[in-house]
Amino acid sequence: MKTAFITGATAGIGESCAHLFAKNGFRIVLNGRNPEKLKALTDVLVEKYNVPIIPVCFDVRDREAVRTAIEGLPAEVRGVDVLVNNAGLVLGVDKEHEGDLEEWDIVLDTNIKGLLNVTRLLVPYMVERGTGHIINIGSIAGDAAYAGGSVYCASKAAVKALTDGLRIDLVDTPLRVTNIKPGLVETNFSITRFHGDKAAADKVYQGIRPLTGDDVAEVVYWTATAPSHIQIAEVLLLPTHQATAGVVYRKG
Ligand code: 8X3
Repeated sequence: MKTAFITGATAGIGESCAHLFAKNGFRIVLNGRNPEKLKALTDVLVEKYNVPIIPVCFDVRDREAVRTAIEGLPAEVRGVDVLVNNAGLVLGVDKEHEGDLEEWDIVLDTNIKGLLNVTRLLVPYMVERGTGHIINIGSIAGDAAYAGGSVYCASKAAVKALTDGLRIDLVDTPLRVTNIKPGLVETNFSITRFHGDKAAADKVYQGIRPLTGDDVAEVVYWTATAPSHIQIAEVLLLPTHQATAGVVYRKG
């Protein structure tokens, strides 16, 4: 049985990935920060797909918690087949010279150092086993900065560099490394960005049919299940009426 380790799996793209991989018979190492949400999703996945689900509750920013969780996995599970580094967020739409440094610490520590914590501590087991696929959830925001997104865009540019760097470092192994870069995806992403203001979040997706978490999960799964000689290095995934982060055609 194959294993997928998914971070930030209790909502949005991560949750969709958990459903899709479980539906296709993967055992899931399911990570989230909130124990209640993690338990609830674990129960749903076990009930729905009848596959083993291993919940691991930690914040990817907490390096020791990441280490304890990974070292606590059964040895046969630890060299996972697929790692989806999905945990990430954005807070605020402030200008770089005006925003909240504490919020930016959370964004940078989660999106960059959190991803690095999981990669650094888990990937050696994949290398040892001689198989595996690391899929990082980047963003179109990593391709170019946009207004109100300076720090988030920087974090996703870092995800691109970390993905490319890892692909270089693993070139002499059978492991594959992918960066999935979605554009507008309607999840709780914008609600978090606007600190719970649903009306402000809704405006982001007004007049356009955005992607869903399930749409992104389909692409993640496609890259993970491509024949083993094919490495899909990057996918830029946009709604039909989005051309760049800033060029969006909205009806009405
Ligand atoms: C999400 C895409 O354009 O809202 O990463 O930053 S965007």
